[in-house]
Amino acid sequence: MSPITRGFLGRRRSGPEGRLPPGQYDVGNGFPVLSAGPTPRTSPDRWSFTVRGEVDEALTWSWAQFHALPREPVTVDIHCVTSWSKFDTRWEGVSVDTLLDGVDTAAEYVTAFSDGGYTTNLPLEDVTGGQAWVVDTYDGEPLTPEHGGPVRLLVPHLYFWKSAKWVRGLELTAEDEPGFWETFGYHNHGDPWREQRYAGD
Ligand SMILES: Nc1nc2c(c(=O)[nH]1)N[C@H]1C(S)=C(S)[C@@H](COP(=O)(O)O)O[C@H]1N2
Ligand SMILES: [Mo]
Repeated sequence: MSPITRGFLGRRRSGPEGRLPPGQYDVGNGFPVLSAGPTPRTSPDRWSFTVRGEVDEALTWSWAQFHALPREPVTVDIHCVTSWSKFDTRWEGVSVDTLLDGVDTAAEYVTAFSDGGYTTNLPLEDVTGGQAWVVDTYDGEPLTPEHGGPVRLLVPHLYFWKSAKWVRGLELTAEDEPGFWETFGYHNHGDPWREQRYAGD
């Protein structure tokens, strides 16, 4: 291939300078839905959020209690392992730092668990320090069920399968316990900038 052709394709496929991880394309205004099973529908009166596992006492927030927590707007790029990326997605929710505030734990990992049985595992250091949120708003509207509403995890610096839809809590664990896709051959960590798509990448 001539350098001219390569340069043209490169320009055409890359998004804003430096924001597209290797092997990804900009999906533009689209927002694909990727769900491994049916969309669960949990009404607010039956919804709660729990932090459990390696903690002295589990913490649970009701719908009302969760919505009384300090909230933050978040604008981030997201990257799906099926190779679409989406720039400047706008969310609002509660920082995981807020949910873990005052929690004393020796755990080094968390497993996010969801209605419907989905799980995904993350090092605690990937969901703390302003890197992860539990969000209920997308683009100024309540998060739709297809995209994980009423509430999903948002961990934008990792491939989007780590952002568990319909999330109901975080289990703090001493040992790393592979979640749903991680058990099926996806990479355990999933850093898009290092192209950690599948086990062994
Ligand atoms: N509970 C649950 N969360 C999930 C999934 C799922 O199947 N179930 N799919 C994951 C995958 S592979 C991706 S790419 C994103 C897709 O989110 P979206 O449907 O809002 O685009 O959700 C992630 N979170
Ligand atoms: Mo995905």
